[in-house]
Order: sequence, then structure tokens, then C-alpha cells
Amino acid sequence: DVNVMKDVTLGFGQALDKCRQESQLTEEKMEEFFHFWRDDFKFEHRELGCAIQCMSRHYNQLTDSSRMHHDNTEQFIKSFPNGEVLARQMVELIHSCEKQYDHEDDHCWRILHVADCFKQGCVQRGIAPSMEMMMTEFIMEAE
Ligand code: M21
Repeated sequence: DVNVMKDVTLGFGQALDKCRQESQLTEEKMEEFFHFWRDDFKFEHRELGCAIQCMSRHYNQLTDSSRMHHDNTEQFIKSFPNGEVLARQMVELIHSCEKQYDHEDDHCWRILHVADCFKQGCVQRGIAPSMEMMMTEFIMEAE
């Protein structure tokens, strides 16, 4: 459900600061990771794909060919409260997105397209958290 997705996003987003330098993702291009869920968010900067690659690697979610490591990703999602309700669905959705963009050789661009596809799939399935929800939780965590 949307609450699980909110927690997973905030957890995953913890790695953004570590990955800013190596990905060149400036704050101007993405201030905080949860902006991912904004209705008007544009998946246009290759640097975001590089940052997601770095963040995924940080949590051991990538294989040597920079594809999703299914078991590790499932475990990561399950490490959040009620994560088990979404883990399989998320892994399957990301994998189906990966298959659509497998021809893209540039890892950063491919991962950016996969992330966009993943978000659209979440919106369609009704498991995308609202921006209001993301902001409220983000502010609460910062206090
Ligand atoms: C659940 C919160 C945020 C997740 C955002 C990124 C999801 C994008 C998945 C890309 C995984 C990389 C796969 C590489 O082929």
C-alpha cells in the first residue's frame, strides 16, 4: 500500500547525499528524493539515473551488469513495516520495466527510464504515495 511505498522511498532516499558527488546530481536538479512522486516530476536528467544506480548499489540491490538483484531488493523492501505486502509486486514491476529498456546500453539512462516506468506503474496500481504524505513524513523525521 501507499504507506509502505512512502517508507521504502524515505529509506532508499537516505542514500541520496552519499551519491550526490559521484552522480553530479545537484540540488537544483533534485532537492530531495521524495520529489520523485510529484505529479509534475520530469525524468530528464541523466544524473538522476546515475544517482539511483549509486543508491541501489549502496543497498546491494544491483548485479554486476547493473540490473536489479531480485533477492536483495525483495529483502530490502521487506525490512520496512508491512514490506512483505509489496515486495514481490515491486520486484516484478521493476523487472518488467527493465525488460522494456534492456536495449539501452548506458546504465544511467536505462535506470532513469526504468525509474520513470516504475513510477507510472505504481500510479496505475494505486500504490504511489501522495506528495502531501511524503512531505509530512519527511518534515516529521527531520524534527
Ligand atoms: C521505492 C522508492 C523509490 C524507488 C525509486 C527508484 C526505483 C527505480 C528502480 C530502478 C532500479 C534499477 C534497475 C536497474 O535496471
